[in-house]
Amino acid sequence: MMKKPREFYDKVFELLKTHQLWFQRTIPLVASENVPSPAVREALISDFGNRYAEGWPGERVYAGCKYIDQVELLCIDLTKKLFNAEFADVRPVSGVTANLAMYTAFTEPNDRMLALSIPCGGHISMGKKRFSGTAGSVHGLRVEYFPYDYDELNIDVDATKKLVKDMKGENDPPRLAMFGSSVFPFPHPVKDLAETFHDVDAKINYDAAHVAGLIAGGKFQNPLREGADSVTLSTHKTLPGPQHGAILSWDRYADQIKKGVFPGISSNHHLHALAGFAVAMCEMLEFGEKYTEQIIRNARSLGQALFERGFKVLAEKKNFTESHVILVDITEFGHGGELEKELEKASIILNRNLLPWDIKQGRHYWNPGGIRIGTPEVTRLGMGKSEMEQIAEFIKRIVIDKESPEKVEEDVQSFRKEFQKVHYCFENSTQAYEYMKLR
Ligand code: DSN
Repeated sequence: MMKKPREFYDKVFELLKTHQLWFQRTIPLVASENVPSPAVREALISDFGNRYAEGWPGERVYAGCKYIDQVELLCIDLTKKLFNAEFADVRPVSGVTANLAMYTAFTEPNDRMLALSIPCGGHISMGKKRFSGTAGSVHGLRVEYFPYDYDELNIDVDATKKLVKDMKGENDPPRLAMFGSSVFPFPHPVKDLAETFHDVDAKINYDAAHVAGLIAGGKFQNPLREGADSVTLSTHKTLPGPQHGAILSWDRYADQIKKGVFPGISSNHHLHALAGFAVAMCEMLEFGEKYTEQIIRNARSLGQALFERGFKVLAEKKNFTESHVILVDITEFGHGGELEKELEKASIILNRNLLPWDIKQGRHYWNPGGIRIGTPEVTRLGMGKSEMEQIAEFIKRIVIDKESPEKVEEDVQSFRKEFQKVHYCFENSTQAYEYMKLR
């Protein structure tokens, strides 16, 4: 029988609340997620979310923007300061649209672009048309892959130099080099390759979606200082803001980037998220250095603790990672897909991930050989080395010892009880996943 609107309405709120109660008990290890501070959440429910402000501050297409303009200008200044950038556009509503704006600003359809393949960490927004990737299918770019060094988990510099030389020999050099990835344990060789790309008149963009917080905290390479022409980012991974995007660059590219963003890829730009982003930038200026240092320490501690318990954590000889993320080959114990589900039953939330060589070995995205683990959110909840060891033990009990997830979940819940507040922010009287009822 058809339900009444009120029943659906109540159901939505019931599910929202149940989700938040569940997250209070989980161990959140998805490398691309984070939990914003109560201050950021306050900005998100403000009236800014109901307004339009197309265009640049001071040159809007709408009235009613006098306070919005001030917040946006503040956000631009804070972003430029944190990233040591000459120019910032804080309007893209996500990392994907930031990348798309840069395709518009720096390339023409049918140009060649170099990026990482998905198994090597490339993002769908950098993908080929035949895989429905944004670069190929939306902007018509011909995407070719960076050669990748499996041992180093990084772009192969010499092979890339040769590839670019060969492409130049074909009279078809790349027009854009897209650094950055969704599995980003080590800094990319921007400095080593900047001249190679600039010599063939290619632009360099660096997708910092995953590592933006680490860059802002001064703990990862700043690509603008290594030869990048632009940097795209999302604001909610290692950077603990709301879901949004941004572009950093140089004044000489400001006009083409601004047009690429509006009207290129956006109409309105989610002003509540923009305000939350500004708040998160203030938090990063005050607490970013300590926060990001701890994120990286935790990732290394977790890598070491898993390794000691019998897991094949990649890049062991390089101390597993220099960022927030580690990649684990779990093929000895099962497939990524099924293990992700088993872990979720114990309220350990992480994601399955392709290993660089998975496709060649006949594995695929639904059941890849790896799991990806990130530490931004558990760090934000105040966890450190000893908690990383406990988390590794929980994962071992599920993946290696094959203990029942229901049993492990009981221990996960009691472990989680004391980590309910957001750290590295000015005010945290509201709990991290507290459900806010306004009705
Ligand atoms: N690619 C997603 C991730 O890294 O999880 C986010 O866009």
